[in-house]
Amino acid sequence: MACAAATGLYVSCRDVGRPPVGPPRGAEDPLNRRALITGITGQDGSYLAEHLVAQGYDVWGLVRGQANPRIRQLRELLGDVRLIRGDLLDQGSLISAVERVQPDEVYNLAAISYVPMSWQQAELTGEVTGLGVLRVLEAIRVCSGISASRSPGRGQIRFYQASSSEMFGQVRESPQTERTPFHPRSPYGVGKAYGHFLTQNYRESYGMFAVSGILFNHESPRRGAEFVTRKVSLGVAKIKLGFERQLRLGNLGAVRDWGFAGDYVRAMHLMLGQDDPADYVIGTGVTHSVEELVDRAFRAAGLDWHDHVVTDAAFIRPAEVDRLCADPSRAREELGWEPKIGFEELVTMMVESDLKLLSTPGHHADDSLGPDPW
Ligand code: NDP
Ligand code: GDR
Repeated sequence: MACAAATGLYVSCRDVGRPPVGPPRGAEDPLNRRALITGITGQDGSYLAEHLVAQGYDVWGLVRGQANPRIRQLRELLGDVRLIRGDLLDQGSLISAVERVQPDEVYNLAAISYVPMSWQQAELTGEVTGLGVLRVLEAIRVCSGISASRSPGRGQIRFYQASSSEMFGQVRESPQTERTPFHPRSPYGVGKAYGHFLTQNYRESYGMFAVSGILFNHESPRRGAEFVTRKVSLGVAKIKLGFERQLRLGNLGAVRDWGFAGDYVRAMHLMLGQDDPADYVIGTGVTHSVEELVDRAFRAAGLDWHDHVVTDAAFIRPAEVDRLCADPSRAREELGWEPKIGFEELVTMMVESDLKLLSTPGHHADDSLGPDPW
């Protein structure tokens, strides 16, 4: 069953005309491919869009809300990207978006992605982070005319799902590979595991080119202020510039495998360029504790963290993921993917960026949302 024609509700980043609506362009047209990205206003969405535009893609982004305040920021950053309205909570809007854009590739990056919020709004997290994946896959299935098991219709839309190392949770082995069993520790991790298995299931049930990247923590100057790396780099900048004296944090003992977001979006694109669909672990294989992160960040600004950091029980989670470490061997061997930016360079980059940001005339240190206690 082909879906009904879309209503064409879209806004463009530049004053570009409506693109012609036609059948999906396939792999035979590699220089003129079209991608649809959900979650384009997020950290990864912006880096992925830049990467795909640089590769010659026609990039569309799904944005939600009637007056999403992040659209203006996105317009400044990504003039070449076209935007279409839709919401992972609304099946019809996703069908309309896929029908309208006629993408060759769909990257599903949208999610409630802040782990602590997933306890506060567990049902919403299940709806967006979990069931949202089902709705995107269904939109692709319906618009591709796939009506029965293993009968792909016209075109073949390739699908990328943003899976997460949070699915490993209380890890069964270290480092974690594509075969490590899941033991998620938050409603977020459970939602991601649902989306992961569903992506696998649509691949097996319908023969869809649907893959998951199991990405470990990746950061950048565009990271949301609620995540620990950005909370720390913003905190350091505020202290250095005299706006604040203290930084309140939770568990300093947690260990993560942190990489640079700009490196990780290259892996997403490489996964959809393979001959056969498969899931990949993406990480650096190098770990650091939150305390090491804090030490590095304060030193980058010539400060000693012991003078400023206070641990606060309000930021301790009901169930913690103590330690995550990737084994990215499969990605290295099959995708030829390697991270380019290491931990120290990443932390320094974020601190320097926030020092510059908060030194900009007219910028107020309080502009960023304060992170909620869990
Ligand atoms: P962000 O939190 O920065 O971005 C999340 C995006 O999801 C935003 O664009 C947001 O849009 C959008 N979104 C939220 N709810 C909806 C909805 N109902 N309908 C449509 N869009 C919605 O995440 P990141 O860029 O850091 O991560 C991208 C993806 O990768 C996420 O799925 C995340 O869970 C996953 N991931 C991230 C990792 C990381 O370390 N960054 C590691 C592993 C996985 P809006 O602006 O409207 O809020
Ligand atoms: P995470 O990232 O939960 O791993 O999820 P986050 O940066 O929020 O936490 C990392 C670790 O730092 C500890 N921590 C604190 N975290 C926050 N946010 N604030 C604090 O004050 C603080 N103090 C200590 C946490 O307890 C945790 O152990 C991120 C998200 O991007 C997910 O969407 C993604 O799937 C995973 O990474 C991989």
